[in-house]
Amino acid sequence: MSTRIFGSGIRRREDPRLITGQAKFSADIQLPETTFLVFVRSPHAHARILSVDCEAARAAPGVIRVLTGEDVQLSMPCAWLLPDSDLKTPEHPVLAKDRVRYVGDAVAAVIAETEGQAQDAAELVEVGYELLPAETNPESATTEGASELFDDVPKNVAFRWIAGSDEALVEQAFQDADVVVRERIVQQRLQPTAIEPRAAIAQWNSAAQEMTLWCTSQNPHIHRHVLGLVVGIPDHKLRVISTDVGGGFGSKIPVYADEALVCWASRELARPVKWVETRSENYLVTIHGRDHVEYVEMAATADGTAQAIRGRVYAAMGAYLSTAAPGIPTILHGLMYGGPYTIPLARCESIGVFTNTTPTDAYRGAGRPEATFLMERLMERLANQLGMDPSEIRRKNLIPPFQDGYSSAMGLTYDSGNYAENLDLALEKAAYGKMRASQQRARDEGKLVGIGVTTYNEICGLGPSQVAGAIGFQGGLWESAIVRISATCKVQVMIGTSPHGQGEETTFAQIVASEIGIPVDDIEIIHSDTDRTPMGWGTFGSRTTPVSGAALALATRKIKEKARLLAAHLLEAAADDIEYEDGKFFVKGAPEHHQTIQNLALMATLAWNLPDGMDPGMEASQFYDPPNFVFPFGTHIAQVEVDAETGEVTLQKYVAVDDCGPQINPLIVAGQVQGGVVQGIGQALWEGTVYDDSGQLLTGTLLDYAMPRADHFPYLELAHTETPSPHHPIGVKGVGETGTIASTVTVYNAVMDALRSLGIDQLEMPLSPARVWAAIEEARSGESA
Ligand code: MCN
Repeated sequence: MSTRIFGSGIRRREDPRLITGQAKFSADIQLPETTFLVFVRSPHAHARILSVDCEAARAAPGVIRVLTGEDVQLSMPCAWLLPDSDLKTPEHPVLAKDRVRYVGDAVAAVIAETEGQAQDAAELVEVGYELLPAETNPESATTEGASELFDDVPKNVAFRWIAGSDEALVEQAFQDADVVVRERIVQQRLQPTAIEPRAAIAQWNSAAQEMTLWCTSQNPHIHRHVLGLVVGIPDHKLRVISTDVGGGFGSKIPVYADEALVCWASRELARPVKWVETRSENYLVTIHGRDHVEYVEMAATADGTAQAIRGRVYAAMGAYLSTAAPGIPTILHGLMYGGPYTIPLARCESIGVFTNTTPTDAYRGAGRPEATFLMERLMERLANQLGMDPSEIRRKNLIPPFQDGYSSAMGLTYDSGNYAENLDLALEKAAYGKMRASQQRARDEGKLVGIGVTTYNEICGLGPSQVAGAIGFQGGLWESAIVRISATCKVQVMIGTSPHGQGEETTFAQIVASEIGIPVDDIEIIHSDTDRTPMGWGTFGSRTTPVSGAALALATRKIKEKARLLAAHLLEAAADDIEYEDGKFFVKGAPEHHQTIQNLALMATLAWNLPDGMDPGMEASQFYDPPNFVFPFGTHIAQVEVDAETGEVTLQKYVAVDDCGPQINPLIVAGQVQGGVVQGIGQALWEGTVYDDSGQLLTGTLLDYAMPRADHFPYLELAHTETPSPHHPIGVKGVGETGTIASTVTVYNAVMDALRSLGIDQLEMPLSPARVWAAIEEARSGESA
């Protein structure tokens, strides 16, 4: 059993409650005496607040309190204080005081006996505004004459971060290059669309001076830490619980102003206060992702060997710095310049820019999809310019296999990789030669068929805490796990991470089961409650399995060692003579003399007959701070056909071959890759936030924001290679974001391949039918002119 359960595609144990309506989400929490909070939000992207008249609202039925920026003097911190970047951290008040800076900025909050009463009263709050010009584009917001969001942030520049090789050396490489390819890339803004909008419900216990907050968090311990500081509640008096969370995709990492206000108001009123986001509110105020304008270029020799890459990124921060925002277009983006290729020189300049838009932060992939996108665009251009096959240009530049460390030009040490083997498998799975031949036949028939090939690697499993400190992250990045086994050998596992759709209630039980032979059904994984679980930093950056999973494996091994010593004692054998298999500890060569883990758990708990010096009980705790990040990788191949008459792109084939080390549960890994691929293709083909010039969000509902749908996709063909991480106790790397990182550019390049014969080699995303059709029309009119 122990060997089989690791790597077995058992079904997710969390699903029955999720798909039968038995899950409990934050909005489901019902407490006696609850009050309801509704925000009055700015309808303008940039304006001075002249007056806030709350009289009518205060007099409305059921209203308990109306709060403005004058009443609540709280502000939200940014938790990624990027060093050496001249980072500006202007105040982010929980309720705007003198100015609003994006549509949705909260100006007042109404608390009433019912949600309906709070909504009605919120409409009675009269706010006087003096409109100011709005900036929505991160590049133009830095130009002379742009409207400035903060008096002390000239030209809206929040930070300027530069990393990588020496500037002069990079410049020289460009001077010496046979070929230089370049592109201006717009990484359009995206709206994370978790199926469950956010919610917060706070309950203050005045007798105990304690607060309980139920909220939709990917990292309740970070919420406790930050909200405790913001609202002024000691850590040990604040309990944060994230019951079931209906997806996050990064958007439930940040600690939001609304959550702080709900806590503050509950203490103020000494009653529970509840706020539940609507979908429209979610699109306005829950963080957005991406939003870069990038200028990137690559220098190469005539035979296609890349020599240097450099880029300048204008990254929108939105109106305020969200919790982790400065780290996304810098550490998680710039440090991946070079990707899986042996490029000796790389340099990134990233400029964070305030704009009159919703704050941005981590959205699935967070910085790495953008890095892979630009690497693969430049590789594609190089291949086209030199007349090489896209797969060959990549093969030529891939880092040769390495088992224990490769130093990248950006200063990272990739843990392990076998990129060429992975590329070969993907080409084989896709029958690449046949694909190209049938593409040629289709083209001969006048069809616009294109193929995209991406090789990528990425940084996840964040990460060593020492590095966190060095890069300005205001927290640690270690994890801890407690494994507690009862007298009847039932296991409670407490972890500090907070899965919200990824399936660790299943895979983490598989880790324990495979280490110590206890059936999965006897193991419960407890998470997302700061009073029941040990401190941890949370689920993001595909770190739950690489970091928290490592803590768990090591905690289980501690128990196994104790069980072995106890078995030796009970069997009257030397500890060195005890062997283990499938939940049984036995004397070498005499398997009939054994103790089961079940009996050992009982004997440890009873403590009637323990070896000298052994503590009673079967419980272990383990802290784990990883020595390095992990670096998964893979190859994705897509084939598309573009309908020249409608501009519609049809995805005909998609092959993803990823390597996340040994897979604990291939079914769950496949689900993660499929979800990620679909999400990434959403960016390539359909999704994109649209603001008008005055900063109004035009994609504020699910009717306007085009999400991918199941019938857009062919069967996704998945395969994998397996290159263990040398520093992880069970060798695993993360997989939660790989699909998103690779798929956007794979499909984008396929569409460009289809359109190349028309002279089209670049379009902004999303590659919507209207945009593609217009480009084809323009190209054709140019041809006929
Ligand atoms: N796994 C495995 N074998 C491996 C690696 C992972 O079986 N070698 C399993 C894990 O044990 C886990 C799953 O795959 O069940 C994903 O694990 P991991 O890569 O550790 O990623 P995290 O759990 O840390 O998830 C975070 C990642 C991120 S950053 C985003 S964003 C994201 C994602 O996961 N958001 C998601 N996947 C999501 N899936 C759902 N359903 N909902 C989200 O909000």
